Amino acid sequence: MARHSLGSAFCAITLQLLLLSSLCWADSRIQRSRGGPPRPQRDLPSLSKHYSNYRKRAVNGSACVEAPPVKITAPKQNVWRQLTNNDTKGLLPWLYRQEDLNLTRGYGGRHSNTYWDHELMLPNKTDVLAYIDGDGGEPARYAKVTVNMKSTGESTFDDILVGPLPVDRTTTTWQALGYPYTRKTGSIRDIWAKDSQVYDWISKHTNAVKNITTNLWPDMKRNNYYWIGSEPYLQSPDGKIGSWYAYWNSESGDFDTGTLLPLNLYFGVEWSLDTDPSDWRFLGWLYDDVLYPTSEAFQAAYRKGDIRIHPANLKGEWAESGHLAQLRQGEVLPLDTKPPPQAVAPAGARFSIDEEAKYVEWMGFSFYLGFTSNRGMAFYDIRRKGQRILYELSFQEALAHYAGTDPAQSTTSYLDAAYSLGGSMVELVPGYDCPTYATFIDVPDLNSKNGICFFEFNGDCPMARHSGFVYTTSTKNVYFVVRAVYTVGNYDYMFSYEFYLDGSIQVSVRASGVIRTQYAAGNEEYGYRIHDALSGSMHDHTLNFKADFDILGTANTVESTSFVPAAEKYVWSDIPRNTFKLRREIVETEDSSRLNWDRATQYRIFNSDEPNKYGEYRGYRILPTDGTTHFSSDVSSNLANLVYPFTYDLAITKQKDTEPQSTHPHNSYDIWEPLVNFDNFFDGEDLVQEDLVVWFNLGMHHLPHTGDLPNTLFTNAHAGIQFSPLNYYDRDVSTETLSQILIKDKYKGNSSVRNFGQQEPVCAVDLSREAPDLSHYDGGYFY
Ligand SMILES: *[C@@H]1O[C@H](CO)[C@@H](O)[C@H](O)[C@H]1NC(C)=O
Ligand SMILES: *[C@@H]1O[C@H](CO)[C@@H](O)[C@H](O)[C@H]1NC(C)=O
Ligand SMILES: *[C@@H]1O[C@H](CO)[C@@H](O)[C@H](O)[C@H]1NC(C)=O
Ligand SMILES: *[C@@H]1O[C@H](CO)[C@@H](O)[C@H](O)[C@H]1NC(C)=O
Ligand SMILES: *[C@@H]1O[C@H](CO)[C@@H](O)[C@H](O)[C@H]1NC(C)=O
Ligand SMILES: *[C@@H]1O[C@H](CO)[C@@H](O)[C@H](O)[C@H]1NC(C)=O
Ligand SMILES: [Cu+2]
Repeated sequence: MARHSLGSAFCAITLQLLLLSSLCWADSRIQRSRGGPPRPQRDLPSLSKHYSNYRKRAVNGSACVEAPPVKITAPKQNVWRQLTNNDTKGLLPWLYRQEDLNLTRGYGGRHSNTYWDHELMLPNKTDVLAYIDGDGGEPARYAKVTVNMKSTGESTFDDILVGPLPVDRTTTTWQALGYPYTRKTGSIRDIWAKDSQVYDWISKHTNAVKNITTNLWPDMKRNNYYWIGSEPYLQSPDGKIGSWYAYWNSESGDFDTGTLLPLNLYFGVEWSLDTDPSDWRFLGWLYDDVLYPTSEAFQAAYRKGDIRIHPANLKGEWAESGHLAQLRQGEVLPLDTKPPPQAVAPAGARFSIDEEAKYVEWMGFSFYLGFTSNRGMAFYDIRRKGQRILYELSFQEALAHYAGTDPAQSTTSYLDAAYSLGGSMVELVPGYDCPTYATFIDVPDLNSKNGICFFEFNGDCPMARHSGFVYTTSTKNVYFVVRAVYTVGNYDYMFSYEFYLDGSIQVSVRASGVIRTQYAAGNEEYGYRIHDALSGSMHDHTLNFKADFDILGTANTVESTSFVPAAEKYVWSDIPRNTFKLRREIVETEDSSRLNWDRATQYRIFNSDEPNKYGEYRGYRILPTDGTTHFSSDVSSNLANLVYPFTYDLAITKQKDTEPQSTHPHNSYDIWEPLVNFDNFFDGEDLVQEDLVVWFNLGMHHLPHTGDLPNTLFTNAHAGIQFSPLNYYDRDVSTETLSQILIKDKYKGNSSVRNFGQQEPVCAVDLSREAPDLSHYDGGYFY
């Protein structure tokens, strides 16, 4: 890199003749330092003069067009689309008519079976391929219906399969749904079944210390607290359920400070679904890291003055971001009243969409989108130039696993898809979440308005450049982004799926929002002190995804290629040479298919039946782009058998219609026997030239510091992965774009500038568009 650029500068100065340039190459090897002969004085225009010339030439006076995306019709039906009203017409009455289900309309009472919800049952891949690649008909539509079965006295949530849809008296049937679950049944206990009884029972204990909790925090508005418990509930293999509750200050009445004001008081309870309160156990009060086994013991210690009082975390500007005065603080930065640079799209959108089918085409790429209430947006049949790369690219589950000395923090492991990540899709803010010229679409399946944006972006550096002696080339890094933001409680996740001109695809995840915290006392091994009595709680974000690759067909293989140090003897050398070489290892079976990133190792997926013209197998490389991590441990007391999707960076399995998803939203109702235990996917199957799924995690170890107040920053909390062509094409395909330039004969004073026929952006930009009227923004429909 240094050799080349310095060399050419040297040549340009000393020997301007092309003929002699080969000499320069030799010279350049000597010219290693930044010294060398001085550059000649050139008569360059001043920057500002240059700029005004450019402006005069560029603008032709006509306003830029606001062209919307080109309307197209998807080549096939989107078979992953959520069920429509047509599909579900008559479904509920039909369900109520099924005598075996014995469903009661509405809530129905404590011992009646009730309907819970329904969504599309994803069609089997074999059926879909017959349709999208062949002459097969569109696969029949099925609903996965969840019912809450209570008539036997126990409460369970059961998934059943209903179809074909729309319901038809003669052909539609229902059956218990077990095949997509490792538990072999879609039935799981309703872990909430006793919740209302548990709350009544708990209030006896909290009331018993009310005269303490009323007086314990004199600076706080009296009795303005609430408590929240473990997530998921603690569960022992023998059926006991438990929860530790933390007291939080709620005096500000503002949801957003809810996770910032812990009070250092906790209590624990344990119950079970088949006993009553007389058998339940109160685990004690915890204050200042001292455990009082009963309310009486706590009372006694308090009366005796044996308790060291800890001040409450109090509301204040420091914790709030939702008010003008608090959001922006400090002196205005120099020149900051002027508007910052702005991206514009002079010719409007340059992609095509079938908005009804949610099918998109951009610069050779094409894909369908599908939506589910738990998992949000997913991509299907991603192709480039008609060749499928991925059958499915979908988010599975987001874990936020906390740790800390206090029992509430220690027993918190949020599973956000189970909370309905898709249902938390929020309206995007033009000019902030996406450029103003982006195309925003509604997602009626998720009841979301302007929840997804599509836009091209011209990156801040070219994707390729080269300085030859007499020419310079450069290619703009124009890429296409599909973006959504999900706000799940205190956290905002931004998901971006990006498509690049070189044929690569990136997935990136960012996290912002309000952190969850712990009382500072004694928590040094788990976090930094970030306010008077507050510790940021260390936690892992681990987001699990599914990438079902189909590289030139479904027969694929994964190989690791490592740079390894080697002492090698060569025929031309008497003594071994210390150097390095490649070590290649095929991932043969599911016994060795759970992998972690290693800086010296590259992973690729290829089809060994499809060599390129040089005999190398065409494939894609899989690489982290953004410091991504998996979960910090192999085991978790909170998660038991739910932990397995999160414990590796990559995990490769054979694709099966019986293993469509790595988790299930009801998994946490039984952490020992979840509906889907990802560990069971790994049963030794052969992975060579099979249909492969690469499950991957995007994650960050989050150790909050004062800079996380009031909000964690997307710029600090992000992770990404890239899939890029590897020996897939015979050369770099970004050379297909017109967004590049060749500057020739550049040292002659009037270089010839060659482009490739792309129109010049010579229209007048209406910058008023860049400040859209955001008073129409209402966050989406989901309130
Ligand atoms: C629903 O069915 C009606 C009647 O068959 C049809 O006209 C309409 O186009 C269908 N709507 C959709 C979204 O498929
Ligand atoms: C059907 O449900 C009702 C309550 O809604 C219950 O009384 C009845 O026993 C159930 N029937 C059967 C066969 O389980
Ligand atoms: C999908 O595949 C599973 C597993 O092979 C099978 O049990 C099920 O019947 C299939 N579904 C349809 C609609 O064919
Ligand atoms: C709180 O009230 C209970 C019951 O009225 C009483 O036994 C206890 O002594 C009181 N505790 C304090 C600290 O005043
Ligand atoms: C610019 O190019 C023209 C045509 O090639 C040539 O005649 C002229 O001398 C060049 N001007 C300078 C300043 O090098
Ligand atoms: C000005 O530029 C616009 C947008 O590129 C183009 O449509 C229009 O024809 C141009 N007008 C003139 C007079 O060149
Ligand atoms: Cu975090």
